[in-house]
Amino acid sequence: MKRISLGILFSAAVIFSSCRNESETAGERVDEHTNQTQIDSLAQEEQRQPQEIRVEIESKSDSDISGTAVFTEENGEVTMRAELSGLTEGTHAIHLHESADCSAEDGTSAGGHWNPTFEDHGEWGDEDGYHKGDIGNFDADAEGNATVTFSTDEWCIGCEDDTKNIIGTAVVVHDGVDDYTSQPSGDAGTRIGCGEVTE
Ligand SMILES: [Cu+2]
Ligand SMILES: [Zn+2]
Repeated sequence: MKRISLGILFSAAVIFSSCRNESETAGERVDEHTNQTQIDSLAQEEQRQPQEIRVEIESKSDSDISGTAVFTEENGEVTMRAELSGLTEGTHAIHLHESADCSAEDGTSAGGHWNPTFEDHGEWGDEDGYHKGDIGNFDADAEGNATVTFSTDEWCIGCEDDTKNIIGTAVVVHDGVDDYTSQPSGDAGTRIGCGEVTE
């Protein structure tokens, strides 16, 4: 009787310890996988830079505007260089809006200003807040041409940080001027150009 009990206990102990070993092994595999994933994402992070995307700006609201906006990322900073033509001479606003959708004839499909940090509209860098899409105003010359350059470390191209990743937004050019004050969009008027920022 006693011998049988010990035998059962021994078997139970063997079963228990073998289960335990299996789960430890499985646990190690998970850890190895996690480490490998971390290594892979670090490698991708390094490969990610420098990045460049080219955005075609199309005419909206029957404007004559055309052009491109090229975004490059290098050393943690994104630079936008937009070359535009077909504008009226003078000052115009340019922003990143929240949706890479320029399908509407008046550009309203691009939505409001890109504002992933839920701030008020304002001039870039204003201590009272500004949208991550608040690039600001630029001037077109007498021929209706303009080159706009803008650099910031508050954007990235395709990184994991949703408060920085510009992929999925749209470049919108306005007929009017951003007053940097009116909410929610600076009262910049008609949308005359739009380009989808996609990879
Ligand atoms: Cu805008
Ligand atoms: Zn804004």
